[in-house]
Amino acid sequence: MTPDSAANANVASHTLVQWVADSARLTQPDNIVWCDGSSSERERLLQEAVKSGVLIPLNPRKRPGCYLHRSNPNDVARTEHVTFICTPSAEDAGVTNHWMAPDEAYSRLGTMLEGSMRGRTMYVIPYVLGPVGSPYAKVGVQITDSIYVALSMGIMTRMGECGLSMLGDSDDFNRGLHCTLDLNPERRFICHFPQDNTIWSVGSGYGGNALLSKKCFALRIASWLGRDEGWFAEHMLIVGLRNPEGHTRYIAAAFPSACGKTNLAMLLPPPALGRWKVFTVGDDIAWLRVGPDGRLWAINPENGYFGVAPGTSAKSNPNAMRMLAHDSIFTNVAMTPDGDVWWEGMDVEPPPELFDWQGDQWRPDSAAKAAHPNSRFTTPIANNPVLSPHVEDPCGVPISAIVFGGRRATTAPLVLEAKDWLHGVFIGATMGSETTAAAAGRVGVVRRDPMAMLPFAGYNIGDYWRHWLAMQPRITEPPRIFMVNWFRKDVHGAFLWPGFGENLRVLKWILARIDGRVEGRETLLGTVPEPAELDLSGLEIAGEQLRLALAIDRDEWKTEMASVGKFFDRIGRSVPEQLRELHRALSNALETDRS
Ligand code: GTP
Ligand code: SPV
Ligand code: MN
Repeated sequence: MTPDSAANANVASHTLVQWVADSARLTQPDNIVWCDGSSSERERLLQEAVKSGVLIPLNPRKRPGCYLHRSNPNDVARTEHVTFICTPSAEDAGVTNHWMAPDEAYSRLGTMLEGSMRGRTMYVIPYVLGPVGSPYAKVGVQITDSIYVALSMGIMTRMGECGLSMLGDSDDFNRGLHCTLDLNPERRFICHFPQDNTIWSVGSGYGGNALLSKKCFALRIASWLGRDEGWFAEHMLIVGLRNPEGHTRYIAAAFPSACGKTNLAMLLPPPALGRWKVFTVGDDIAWLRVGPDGRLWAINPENGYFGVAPGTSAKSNPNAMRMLAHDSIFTNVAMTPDGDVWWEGMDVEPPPELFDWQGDQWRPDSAAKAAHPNSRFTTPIANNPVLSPHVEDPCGVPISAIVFGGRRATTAPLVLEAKDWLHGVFIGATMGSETTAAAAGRVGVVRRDPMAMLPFAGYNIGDYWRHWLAMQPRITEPPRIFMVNWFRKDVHGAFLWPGFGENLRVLKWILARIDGRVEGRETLLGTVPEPAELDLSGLEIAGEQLRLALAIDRDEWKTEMASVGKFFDRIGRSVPEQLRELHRALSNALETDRS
């Protein structure tokens, strides 16, 4: 089949046809399949994936429509050390990104791609990010030789005909070229060319490396587009909170990878707050625009969830467990002998025997984990029992608060409100978080992760902060900005705050602040709750434990500010002077204030 065959007679974009032809000439696949996104096509691809062993069907009585995928054991997480921003100048990428000259990247990866799809099928996947018909939606087309990636894209995006019809005869689409190669980590590269609206990814089949709609387009490339076009692409969940009076407000929250976005986006209120209702708009990425009313409005560019499995249980996230009951793909979880899934923290006893994530026999006394710590589920948003009825609204939902959060065993209090926009940007820009299994490398090391975008900003992070500051005058009704930390620990290493559904108590305080119904207590670093202002009904938590969760320790914060200073120095002259000044002022205040 050739790219101009009858199968794609309805492709009106000459540029798209040409790009697919060029990609096919380079990679030389045996077949080209243009995905139309139909359910019959999905059925056919699922059957093929099962036949070739890429997917293992799970027990249809226990998990109807569900499949297990076991990845290559060397390919289980994002690989930030081989992720490159290939802008014309290194300065555009900045020191927090790896940079490769565009010519060099095209040529090195081009060599690897030569003939790389021989004997394989090339899938051409047109997709829409954002509600179809939204003025804020964008079109991407991904080429891949992985049937697992093609099936996952069908869950994660609005895929197929809708992409082609939105594109029409335009040449305005993101070009994503993905090839599995031989999964040799030495030949693994994820390269972004924002100036060409292009991504080339080779040598990995893992989510963020290979589903190019997600981190590569919807964050790295989109953040670049957002700077040019005056909007934000952020690593944020979007959640709606309906109070007992029936009034719904929306919060967007940026937490780093594996730090609680999916969980917060679909939390189940604790019984004492049972008259509240929570709705998910998005769980990972938000595109934010300034509306005609001067507020920030958010859409979720995605159509599915690629979520962390371990720790997900009927207790911690019952809504997730419900949505995983059917039509989902599980990657690198353990399998029970009767064809169901299992992972650590599922809160059900492991059966006496399991197949671990690599397919080996596993017993409860085995030393290794049964599921990979970064094992994941891929499930359509339509499966979510608390999906917001506004998820398809073309202009999105209005945002009342932005929340920045990290995973910090120490230092960061449960919640704190910024004094104003500049201070909020500072809090986001300087937040720290412990590394997790979502990226290859050491786990549990605190690093600065500005706005949870350290691995996802598609350009110089100092310029990215400048964009946040430059947008302020246009946002005449700005959301209030907060910081949270669900992960502070006591001296024994136990979490001080119960987390999960109980986090609604903190969100309730945030809304009460916005309504002017609570005063809080002003500190040097922002406003924290008086313990009595938190709704603790039905929650057993010792006063001392809560005090520790809310505490601001001056010595810890002096250390924190010193670390922020080093971070700013490393980034260098692109750091906006306003952030430098605020850092100096806060550092001085911490040194001198005696309160
Ligand atoms: P990405 O998909 O990588 O962006 O992750 P995420 O930010 O969506 O994180 P997710 O909600 O999947 O949570 C990651 C891990 O943290 C899971 O193991 C959760 O069970 C755990 N977790 C989430 N929320 C909380 C919380 O409030 N408290 C505690 N202690 N753990 C939490
Ligand atoms: C993350 O790592 O932030 C994820 C998973 O959401 S991935 O899609 O791999 O980026
Ligand atoms: Mn994420």
